[in-house]
Amino acid sequence: MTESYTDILYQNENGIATITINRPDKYNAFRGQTCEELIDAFLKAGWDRSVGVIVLTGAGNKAFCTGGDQSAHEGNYDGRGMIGLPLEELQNVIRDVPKPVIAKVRGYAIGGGHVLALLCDLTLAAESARFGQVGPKVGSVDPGFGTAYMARVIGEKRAREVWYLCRQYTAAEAVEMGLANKAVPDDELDAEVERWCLEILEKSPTALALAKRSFNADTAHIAGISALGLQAVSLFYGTAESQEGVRAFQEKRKPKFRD
Ligand code: 2NE
Repeated sequence: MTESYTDILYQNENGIATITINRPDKYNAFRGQTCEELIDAFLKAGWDRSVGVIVLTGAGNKAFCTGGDQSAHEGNYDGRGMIGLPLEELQNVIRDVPKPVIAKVRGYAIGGGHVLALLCDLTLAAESARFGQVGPKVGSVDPGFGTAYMARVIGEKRAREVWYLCRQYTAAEAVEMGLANKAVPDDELDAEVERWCLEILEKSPTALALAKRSFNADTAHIAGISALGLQAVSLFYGTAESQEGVRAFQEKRKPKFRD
């Protein structure tokens, strides 16, 4: 599939595979095709012995990724998978590849895009980065890794705040709460990510793979919650309440969930 990517860019240079969501006009929101290509690229990088570390990022400076593409199809997504997107497979492949994955975040990491950053092993943020969930504002939720794993990362109270209030957090706040490892000025982000990659590349790949898999083993059960949760979300998407959320976003107004 590599030669025919339309929604992402793939580069493997000196052991660093960089996967870039390339839909800047949509704030790097993902549609079905984007998820399929990301899965393909992660599998490719994950099992290529010349690759030691994977960087996930978004094109341009507006957004890392803003989750599902709300314009792909009115009130619905456009591909395979429980919610019309192979999102479960994408989330799992980021966890399953036996290499460290670094999220390089500029601009918005919002909704399903925020969950992708959360699932990366490490997150490095530019000062322009804004992190947050938006699901309950638009009639959606990402139950499983998006909720339960987030609670593992930042604690129950904070994770519930993130989901219930749908606020945005600055890069500094994200570091303070453990959502990101480090924040740097925007023009220093590429060099900082490269430094982290080069340090990782000096380490034993097998030791890193074992470390990653052992971290994952402790939260592997959450995949079951995700599978169940996304199945429920696919039913929720058929309701008037959820569809009001999408419509309100498209019409740039506040949703009226309680009417
Ligand atoms: C990202 C954010 C916070 C930006 O807000 P603002 O006020 O700075 O800009 P605006 O006008 O909202 O967005 C700028 C342009 O980007 C598009 C907008 O429609 C707008 O387009 P124009 O009007 O200029 O043509 N845009 C942004 N995000 C988009 C998206 N995801 N899909 C399509 N177009 C998008 C604000 O835009 C925001 O909150 N975006 C998030 C939208 C969203 O609802 N994402 C999906 C969440 S649900 C999800 O990801 C999910 C899940 O939770 C569970 C399972 C599967 C998926």
